[in-house]
Amino acid sequence: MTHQNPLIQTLQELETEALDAIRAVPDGDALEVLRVSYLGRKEGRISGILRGLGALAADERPPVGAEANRVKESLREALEAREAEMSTSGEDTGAPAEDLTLPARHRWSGGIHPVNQVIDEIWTIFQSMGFVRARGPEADTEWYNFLALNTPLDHPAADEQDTLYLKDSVLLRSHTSPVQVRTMEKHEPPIRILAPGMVYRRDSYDATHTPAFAQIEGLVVDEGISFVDFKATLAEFARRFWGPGTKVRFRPSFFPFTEPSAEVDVKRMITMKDGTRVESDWIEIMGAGMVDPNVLENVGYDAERYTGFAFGMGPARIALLKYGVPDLRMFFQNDVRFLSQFTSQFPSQFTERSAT
Ligand code: 2U9
Repeated sequence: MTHQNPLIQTLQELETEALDAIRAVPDGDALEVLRVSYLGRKEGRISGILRGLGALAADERPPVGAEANRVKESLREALEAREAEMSTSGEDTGAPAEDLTLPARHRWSGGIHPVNQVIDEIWTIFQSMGFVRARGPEADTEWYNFLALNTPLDHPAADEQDTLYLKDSVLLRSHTSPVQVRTMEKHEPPIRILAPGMVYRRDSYDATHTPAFAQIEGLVVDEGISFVDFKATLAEFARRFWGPGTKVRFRPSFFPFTEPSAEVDVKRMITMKDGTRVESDWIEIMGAGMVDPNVLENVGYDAERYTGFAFGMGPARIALLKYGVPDLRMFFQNDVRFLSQFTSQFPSQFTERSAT
């Protein structure tokens, strides 16, 4: 189509080009770029054409102005129609979501599992007393799990009734003690290590037993380590963990790898809601003892020169006592209504907590 006035023709070509571009535009941001490039007051292409109006004869100006207004209106309508089309078809218009009253999506926030919280707390206390962490394999041999620890294979603990054998003399460790044996083989005293890890036993799954559980064991070996070091270290741990008013007692016991052996009990001071302080019953928190000289000899240490003490505890059992949980299985069911009660950072939506 030709016109006597070249500006009118330019405007109409621009309109055709712009309508095609608007139809093809992919999203709201690109649509906005188009709007500015055609209709923008300063840089827009229609404004640019109208700037040439001054060069025309006075009687030629009104029809060009009128055509420019018509093209502007046509482009505005096309832009609006395209925007409406994008929002109904779900394409992004660059505009905010329409229903701002919709409830926000629930944000699940994680927390550290109560048993791991107890492991971290125990580790922090022993770390401050100079212990370092030791690791070892979960599948190990009869030598490291039993024989090196002065436990004969005809001992009830080594029986297939109690231990999960993988093949021949290879088994899933039934305690973390093999870690200490391996550490002693590699390093000369002084030894002051903490070995947290999973252990496995052929056991029932009920309120007080699980076939896989976390254990923390510790070992100290050096010249001159005495029964006083043993009692003082463990009593200090107990008071740091359970509170300064805690009473500690050592009850004689037996383990193949320690001599003498003891079970460690604590009696806690509990503050009631009305502020009165009462004593708990004695509760058993760990087994321990002076390392049997046979164990030291088995790793090549001179048992005349070195002595040591060792201890072992089950953090799930400790968590049970600490938080008053009635059944060990609750730690494994992963019910967020239970677990969220132990997330201090993010108060639970199920339980009311006081500010203290
Ligand atoms: C070496 C020497 C001695 C580790 C010890 C215990 C006593 C003990 C139990 C507590 C509850 C296991 O988790 S539990 O079922 N542990 O009673 N453990 S003395 O003695 C060692 C370890 C390594 C080289």
